[in-house]
Amino acid sequence: MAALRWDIFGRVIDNYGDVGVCWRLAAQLAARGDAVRLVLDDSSALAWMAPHGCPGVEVLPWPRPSGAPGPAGSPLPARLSTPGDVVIEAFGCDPPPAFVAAMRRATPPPVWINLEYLSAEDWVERSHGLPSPQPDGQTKWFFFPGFTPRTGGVLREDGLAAERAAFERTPWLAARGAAPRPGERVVSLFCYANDALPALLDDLGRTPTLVLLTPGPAQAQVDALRRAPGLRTLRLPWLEQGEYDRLLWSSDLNFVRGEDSLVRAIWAGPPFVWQAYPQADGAHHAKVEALLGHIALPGEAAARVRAWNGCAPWPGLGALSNWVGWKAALERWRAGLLRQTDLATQLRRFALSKGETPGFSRG
Ligand code: TRH
Repeated sequence: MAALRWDIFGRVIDNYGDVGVCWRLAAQLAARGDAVRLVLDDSSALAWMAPHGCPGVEVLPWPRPSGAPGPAGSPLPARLSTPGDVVIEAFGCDPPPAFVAAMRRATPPPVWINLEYLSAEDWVERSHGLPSPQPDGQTKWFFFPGFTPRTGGVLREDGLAAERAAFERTPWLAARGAAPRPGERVVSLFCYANDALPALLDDLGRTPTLVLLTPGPAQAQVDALRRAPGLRTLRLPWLEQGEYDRLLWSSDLNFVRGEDSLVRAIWAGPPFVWQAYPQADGAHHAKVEALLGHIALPGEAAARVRAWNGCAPWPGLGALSNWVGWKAALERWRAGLLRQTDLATQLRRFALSKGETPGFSRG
């Protein structure tokens, strides 16, 4: 297929998923030979997430201050005056008006795609791929990631399985000062503020466990809590995205949150507990149920996932130690997901099917 020129726009709402997903997508498109301009209103997290950059990906600052209104004709930096073949608006972030005007003037116009948040809910299938006609005559297309064949799929690098298979956890953990003691299980914890944390630590601490704490709420909360005698904790720095994957590969159980780390936990293999991005109206409960509906976890595991998301009280199940059925259910689900075409490939095909630009005619 032809090399395409992509412009990916992303704004940081909070946390790291916005940048994390945009970066991963940009890197995967570049790995397929495409050229990507990634325009971010706040790229500061890339300093730890992707400190070495990526060939084929150019990171540019958002042309106007985030949220500042501007007339459609306001000047664009020369670097962005000509749109590429495909414009990705990540999570409905509204590209700068001057850029949208440049898209309208371009002949033929670029394909404009709104890449939405990942959700396991049923309605995603109905919304994926729908057009959204714009007042200026352009068409914006909705592209929904998801876990079923009628969605846009999830991000997965071509060489991921091979890299994962060749990985050795013992030296990796030792090099980070995180080697478990004999008989200790390794648990990684990446979470939002969570009232269930004391109960979780109590259950984990009933058997020897080393909990590796990511920066932010995990560290802040655990620091303030009493630890069971069987529990050791270690504070990690922010890791590069690829290194964070290796943390997930190295652990016996992973706690992940939001969007991107969920996908990485799926590919990693060990059992995982997902914390949905909490919403004040409780809308995240439906997202948790939707995900559980895909996996068929044993009742005990599902009860912990619900409790971790505040959908139910923490179950008095005692030690968190029987992960066999949990792992098997995830393996079955993952096997099905591996047959699904990955998001970057689907996005490319989608763009090629909608495009009229010279770039597409090379496809
Ligand atoms: O940071 P998040 O909570 O991001 C969230 C979610 O995406 C949520 O859906 C969205 O609405 C909100 O942002 C605005 O969790 P997420 O999605 O897992 O993103 C974290 C990123 O950080 C991911 O790309 C993995 C990366 N990461 C590292 O690279 N190194 C690390 O050490 C850690 C802990 C994470």
